[in-house]
Amino acid sequence: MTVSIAKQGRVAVVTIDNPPVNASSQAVRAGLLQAVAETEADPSVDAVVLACAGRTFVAGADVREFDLPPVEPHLPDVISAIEAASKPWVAAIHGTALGGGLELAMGCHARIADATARMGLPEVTLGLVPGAGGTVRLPRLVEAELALTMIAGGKPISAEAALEAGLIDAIATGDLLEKAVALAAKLGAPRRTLEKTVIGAANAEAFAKSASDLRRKARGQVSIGAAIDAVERGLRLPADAALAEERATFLALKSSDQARALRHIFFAERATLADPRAKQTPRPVTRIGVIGGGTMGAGIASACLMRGFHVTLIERDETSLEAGANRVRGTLDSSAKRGLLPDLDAVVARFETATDYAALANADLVIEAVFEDMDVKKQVFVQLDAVTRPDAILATNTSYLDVNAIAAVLSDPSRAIGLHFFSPAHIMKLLEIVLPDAVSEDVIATAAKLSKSLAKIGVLSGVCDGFIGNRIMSAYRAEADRLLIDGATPSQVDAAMRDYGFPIGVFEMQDMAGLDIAWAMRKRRLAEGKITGAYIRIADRLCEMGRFGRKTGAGWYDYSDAGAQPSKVVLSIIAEERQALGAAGGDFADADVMPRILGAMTREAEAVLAEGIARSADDIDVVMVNGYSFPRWKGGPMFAARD
Ligand code: T1G
Repeated sequence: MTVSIAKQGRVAVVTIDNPPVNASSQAVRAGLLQAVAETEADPSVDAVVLACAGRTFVAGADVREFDLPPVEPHLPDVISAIEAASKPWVAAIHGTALGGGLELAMGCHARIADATARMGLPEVTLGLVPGAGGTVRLPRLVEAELALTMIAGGKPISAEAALEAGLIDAIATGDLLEKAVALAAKLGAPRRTLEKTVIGAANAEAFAKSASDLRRKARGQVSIGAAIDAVERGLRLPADAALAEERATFLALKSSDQARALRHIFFAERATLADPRAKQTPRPVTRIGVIGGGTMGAGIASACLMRGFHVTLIERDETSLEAGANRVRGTLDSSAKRGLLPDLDAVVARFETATDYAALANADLVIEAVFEDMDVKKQVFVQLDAVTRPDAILATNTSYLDVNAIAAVLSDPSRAIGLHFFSPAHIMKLLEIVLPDAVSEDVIATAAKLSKSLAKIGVLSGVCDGFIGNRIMSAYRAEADRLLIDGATPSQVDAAMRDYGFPIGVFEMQDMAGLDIAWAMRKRRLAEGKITGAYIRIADRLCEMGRFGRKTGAGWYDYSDAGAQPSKVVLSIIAEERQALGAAGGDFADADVMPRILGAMTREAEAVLAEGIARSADDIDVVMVNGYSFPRWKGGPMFAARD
């Protein structure tokens, strides 16, 4: 039964059971409305507890229904029926009460939660605003500042923070249901949230600042501004008027392009490992070795330590080892300071360092993150082949190089795989899982499980130069160079990309990452004869001048205390290269920039798909959104090209 009723004394326990996350589907809504009618009519019932079976309280409306015609009863009506009930309802919250789930709980007359529960209104992340009273009931339970950050920021809060803020009435010690029944039995007359007065802002100035910061950071995502407006209405208007406006906004946004794009990405991210190879029985992994303590190696080691693994960091000498270990400790310390690592000592206790590969004799998995050079990486793998257990998995973090060639140095290449992390590795969600020809399926399954254990989004990729993401990025970066030859300027291209929704443009991004990395890769590809067609030397000439970007104070832009400035030097080099290539140059229209950039992206993406490097267009969208800042509310290049 999706919704069932049981009795504990004179308390009815209404239980929702709709796996996997008890989404408030049509069946759940109809079942709840029925439960209100039955408990209201039952003289042996004095109060009701609303609980959920399985791993979580209601995690929101059923997002899969949003592309279907709406079916009654609608959630606001169900919540109003519960709120209007003559007998008190207590929500018993475990797991995550999100969106419509928290709105349901706020329609109840009291809320009790498990200590590990989390609560939030993440509708903005789906291009929406709460549509069942969240923007009207929340400001009647908590201060306006918190209501604003929860609704316009979309981030859930802990049970402890919810209790402190007044969102819930108690945290259950021991059995949640037992405590909820006890609370319901003594609750007395229902206290209706909508009848409460708005709490308002403790500091109006802080509220206004928070609202303007959120609007500024929204860039092009419409739902964030709409959420701020809805909260302000919830604070200002009478409840009924605010509810009506909220619902109208929700329905308008639900069928918007941005909301459809955000739904697409939501489900695409959850389908990247829906591959039979990733479903095999994984090998057990508790002990991980990391070779190289540079930015990537230290980030990978930190990510693994923060998720419960035992990590041994290897470097070629004591000095580099100390530097690498300090990077790791620095990352752990700052995460602990931000409250992200309650058990810092336990984490540090799982961290070891060595210069001798023999320290990896008992590792389950080793991730190599040394300098991006084929010979150096092959040497590392030869050493690992000699010291590790035959069942240990050997992974390379290369971001471009041929993983088949690296695997080939092993006596058993089937245990090699590519794990391409993104910087900073302890923060970035994306993990490209690169599959060499000989890799065994349980190694793929182990990598898939690792990506989940690290709370990353693992995407399977075949082997080619740059895999999915870097290959597509190389293509639109090359197109950006062609735009310069055709008359555009770096700041013009970057401005168009920012207007489209990217946080920064392709030239600003290169200056941030450093131009020398791509320069080394271009030189390698030129030597391998992999670069065809007219070769544009602008970036090479900048590198030959030592203009490697922010880190050298100059790259595509000049950097000073005043920030990034367009560079006359760069513009003159561009003019010279135009002449060298016989290009006319001349004015380039702003509106012509993005069609060229997106065109290059989708053309390369189509090739990546046709070659079977990526399993699906959806996977490509997930890579570009999570690894290359493609605006999430556009859904990714393939989804955007669909429209
Ligand atoms: N609707 C439909 N399916 C959902 C779903 C939802 N709301 N949430 C999760 N799933 C599916 C998901 O696709 C996956 O399916 C499985 O559940 C496990 O999810 C009126 C309008 C709850 C924190 O935004 O954040 O309410 O792949 O892999 O990592 O105002 O899912 O197994 O087939 O993510 O443990 C607001 C969205 C909706 C929450 C669990 N709610 N969900 O994370 O598992 S809008 C949300 C999540 C709304 C009202 C409005 C997470 C999770 P499959 P998972 P997880």
